[in-house]
Amino acid sequence: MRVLSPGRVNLIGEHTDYTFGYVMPMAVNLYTVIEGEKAGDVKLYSEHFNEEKAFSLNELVREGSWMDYVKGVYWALFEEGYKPGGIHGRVGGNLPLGAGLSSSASFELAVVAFLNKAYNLNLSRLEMVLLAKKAENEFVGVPCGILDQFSIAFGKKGHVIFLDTDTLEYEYIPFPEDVSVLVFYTGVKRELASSAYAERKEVAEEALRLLGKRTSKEVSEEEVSRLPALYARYLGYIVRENRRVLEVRDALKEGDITTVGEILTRAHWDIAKNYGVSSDELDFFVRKANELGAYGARLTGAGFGGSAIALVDRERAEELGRAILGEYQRAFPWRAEYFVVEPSDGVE
Ligand code: GAF
Repeated sequence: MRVLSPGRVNLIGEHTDYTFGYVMPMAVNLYTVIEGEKAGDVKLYSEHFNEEKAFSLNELVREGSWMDYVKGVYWALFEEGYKPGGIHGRVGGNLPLGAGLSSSASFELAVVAFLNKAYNLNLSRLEMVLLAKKAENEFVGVPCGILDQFSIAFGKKGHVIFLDTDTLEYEYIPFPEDVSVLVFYTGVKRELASSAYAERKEVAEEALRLLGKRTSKEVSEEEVSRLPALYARYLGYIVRENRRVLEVRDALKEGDITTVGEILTRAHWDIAKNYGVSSDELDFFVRKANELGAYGARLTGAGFGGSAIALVDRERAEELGRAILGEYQRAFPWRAEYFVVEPSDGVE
């Protein structure tokens, strides 16, 4: 049995999910692959780490390794009353780890989808999303929102997903066929700054509490201006970002990729200046991509390193990727990489 679980790129709507705002991601054609069969316990070989690890199902103890993603999914399933058996197999694929393309959520969704198939658990896509998120939040211990898991489960070839993370209502919007998404991994692993993510989340949640609101969708700029400085700065960014997601949705529906690109670049400089999650490396990419004729560019995912994206004409994507990579490697010592990706189907 084989499961293919994509990575994700967020087109726009960054750091909006934990205040129940709007996001617009896509699943992309870089994958985590699990191949294996049913067994009494779990034994997996990781191609990335070149090692085999095992555990028995009555011993779900965190160990600080890649296996925690597998254990976390079992833990979440058991908590919810499911009783899957084990797996023997291997995990690999071409999705880079720690690059800000959601390799951890992709791995968790791969595990839950594998168990769903192997043990006929009858889980819906949304149930798989919520189980993978529970594993990440409560077992692995990362306080993320729903963006990554949702994109990976609900991706659709040729489309972006417009998602209201409050109601979980979503809509697929066609992505232009002649435009490519150039993903640029800065070579700076993004886990390094998980405490900065938690800090942003706490401040944003507290800002909402101070205003007595449940979701950032309901907050006006006037209300933001009454908050103490840091709260106003963070929540103000989120409120503008929610609006930009709606603007990008409208522009995409009209096929106006020039406007989409402009909004993306504007979003980048706003998050860099007011949310403080960009870096010199990400800013360098955004500047270069725009100089070389991209429609627009921005960091994608949590920031603090990781990856950025640019929207580019399909026939120029490779050329731009190579050119930017060359200049980047003269400016920074980290080993960067680029990928030309397209919106793809969710975990299967
Ligand atoms: C990370 C988190 F996992 C997401 O939930 C989201 O908050 C994102 O950062 C920022 O938009 O990928």
